[in-house]
Amino acid sequence: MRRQKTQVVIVGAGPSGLLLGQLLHKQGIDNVIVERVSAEYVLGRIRAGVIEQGFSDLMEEAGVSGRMKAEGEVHHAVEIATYGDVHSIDLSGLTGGKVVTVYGQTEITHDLMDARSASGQQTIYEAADVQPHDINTDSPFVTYTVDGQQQVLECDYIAGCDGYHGICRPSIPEGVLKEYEKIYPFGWLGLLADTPPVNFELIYIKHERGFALCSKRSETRSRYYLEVPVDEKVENWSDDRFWEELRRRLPADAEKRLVTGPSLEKSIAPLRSFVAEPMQYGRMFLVGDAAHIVPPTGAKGLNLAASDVSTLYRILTKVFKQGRTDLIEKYSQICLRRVWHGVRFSWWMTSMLHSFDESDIEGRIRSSELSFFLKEEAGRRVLAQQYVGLPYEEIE
Ligand code: FAS
Ligand code: PHB
Repeated sequence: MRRQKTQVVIVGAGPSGLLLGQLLHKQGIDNVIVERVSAEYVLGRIRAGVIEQGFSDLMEEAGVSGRMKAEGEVHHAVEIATYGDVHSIDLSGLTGGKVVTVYGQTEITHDLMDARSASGQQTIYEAADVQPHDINTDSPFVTYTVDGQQQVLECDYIAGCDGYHGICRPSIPEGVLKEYEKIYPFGWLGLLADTPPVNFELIYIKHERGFALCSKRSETRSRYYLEVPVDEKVENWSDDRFWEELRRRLPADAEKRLVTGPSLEKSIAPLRSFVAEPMQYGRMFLVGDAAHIVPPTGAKGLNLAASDVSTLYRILTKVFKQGRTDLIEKYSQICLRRVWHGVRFSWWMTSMLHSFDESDIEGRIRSSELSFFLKEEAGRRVLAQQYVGLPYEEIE
């Protein structure tokens, strides 16, 4: 059995783990990432596409923003269509100049993987049976198996960046965590295609047939989503069926511009809101999807992961460089203040734009609320502030 010592073990090589590893490395803090699957498998997941200003700034601080600046698309507005009426939300005008960047999570992961390879920091892919141990002691460690050989990674701290289905959250003893969850009665059927997008801005569409979203990865690669029943199967959706249904939900002008083509990827994601409190136990911290999940309607999942990473990186830097161990216990409360804002906004966008029963009083109240937020400047300002992302909390 091989034993190795590092300062921080990061479980998971998704965007949370890779970004944290890069930021810690730049501060001279040694870290090792253990990942369950291969790098190719991680890159094969098609997920987020909208990056908040805070995340872009963090990528710059990590020294990995070059390609995002060159290839990412800055957006000053976003559109919301309700039953054919299109409302443009002037993000920059309503937030004193803030913007979002359209740049796929796959590209972010690519950039972070390239930076990690260049840094020489160790990443162990296809690690089986990863397991944190002694997390509530001063000498935690992580075991894993590679090529049938068990290995031991001794460390000072463990960052659980292993997503909703990871091993770190379940490693916290019974009774410590309180979990909050809301399951939505529908999913998102996503399609990626090398076709020109129907619109420069993203369009979130409320339609009697169900929600739809027109997004993109570039001016030649489109990303679309359709609300489907929660038990829907992707095998039931040929490309033709997808395009025909999207065409029926698009506003008239966009429908005229729709260019269809063969799908590069098609998958269904279930929608849930989930938060585990606290986001830490002993010397282990939960980061990103390991601690919280939001429906993608607010484009917050990846962005909340980034603000968790920012908080943990800043705390650990002060701990290792200034001995500020008093900050350790503040991680969860700082993260959760911003996480719950993201959870609420994602729930609100999902509730406003997906097909719930519109015939009862709740349906009428929802329509009235959405109408206020789209037609009144005060409403649009609140929507814009949430969409571009609330400020990151300073670490004192
Ligand atoms: P991730 O889940 O990305 O990464 C966790 C990593 O840990 C994975 O590589 C996994 O293999 C690894 N891991 C798991 N268990 C392990 C173990 N036991 N040992 C070692 N490694 C382990 N967000 C948006 O903002 N917009 C979107 O449109 C959007 N769409 C999404 C669609 C889907 C289908 C999903 C699942 C999520 C989507 N999200 C979206 C949210 C998503 O982007 C996440 O917020 C983002 O991936 C979070 O990154 P991580 O916290 O790194 O978790
Ligand atoms: C995407 O491009 O994948 C995307 C964009 C905005 C969202 C969700 C997904 O709210």
